[in-house]
Amino acid sequence: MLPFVGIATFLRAPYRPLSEAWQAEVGLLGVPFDITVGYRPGARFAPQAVRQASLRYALSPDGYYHPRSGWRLKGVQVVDAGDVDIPTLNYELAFERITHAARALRQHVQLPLYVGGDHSISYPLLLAYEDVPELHVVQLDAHLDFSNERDGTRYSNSSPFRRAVEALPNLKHITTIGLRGVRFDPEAVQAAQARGHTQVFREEWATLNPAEILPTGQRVYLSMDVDVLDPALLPATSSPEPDGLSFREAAQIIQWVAQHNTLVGVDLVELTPHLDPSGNSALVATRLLLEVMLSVFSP
Ligand SMILES: [Mn+2]
Repeated sequence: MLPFVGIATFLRAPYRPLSEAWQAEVGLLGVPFDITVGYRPGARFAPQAVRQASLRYALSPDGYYHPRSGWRLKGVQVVDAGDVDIPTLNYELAFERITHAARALRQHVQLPLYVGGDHSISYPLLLAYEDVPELHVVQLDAHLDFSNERDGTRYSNSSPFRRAVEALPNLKHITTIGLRGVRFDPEAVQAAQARGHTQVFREEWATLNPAEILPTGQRVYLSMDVDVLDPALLPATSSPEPDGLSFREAAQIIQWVAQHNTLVGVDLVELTPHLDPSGNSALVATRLLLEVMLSVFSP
């Protein structure tokens, strides 16, 4: 079926509500919550934009053929689990519903994919992983998102990982890759360093050995803020910073993390699709999700 025909679900996968009984390898959950952004809002539209863009990559039972690697994702069952029902303004109720939905999705699938939403949602999503021993987070992001508070709130998209480490004794380590810009919060940088977190600045990445930076043999939650990519490649994001990662660099990190660890969950956040009327940003973001799937389910 051509990409512009029919109903838009993620990769044309069947839609199954979380309240029903089903099992699959991959499940996508939309989290259209974006009221905490400090700059340009609109990530609430990302789940629908990713579904629309994903029609370009609709998955057949035979998967995808690549001349160098043969058939990939053959037989991988994907389900679109719809969106979390987000209440307007009430972030506490929104967070409760996000955590509840993430716990439910984990019961249905091996690999949950959460599409935000702004980055504040990583906190309620991580709360659904309180049972995972020795949880590691790999965060691809231009920004640290470890501020204690910003402009009087402790739950914005500047603070999800600070709140997460406070709430989750099992969250052992965070590796952040792609940091850059001019507006760092010194208290946040020091607090993350005091916990032993790994901070990789964009200009350092090319000279580093992934094996010495990234976790190995761990249960990893991968959080992908699309602003880690260069804004020339993906301009549709709330707070873009020049000199971001190339797509190949991001894909190589995803592949390395997935192939050396067990991915327990993946979020993709801060895609603000209407800031890129060409639709390319949503297409590139969708490709990041495909890179995750291809890395996890490679033969
Ligand atoms: Mn972020």
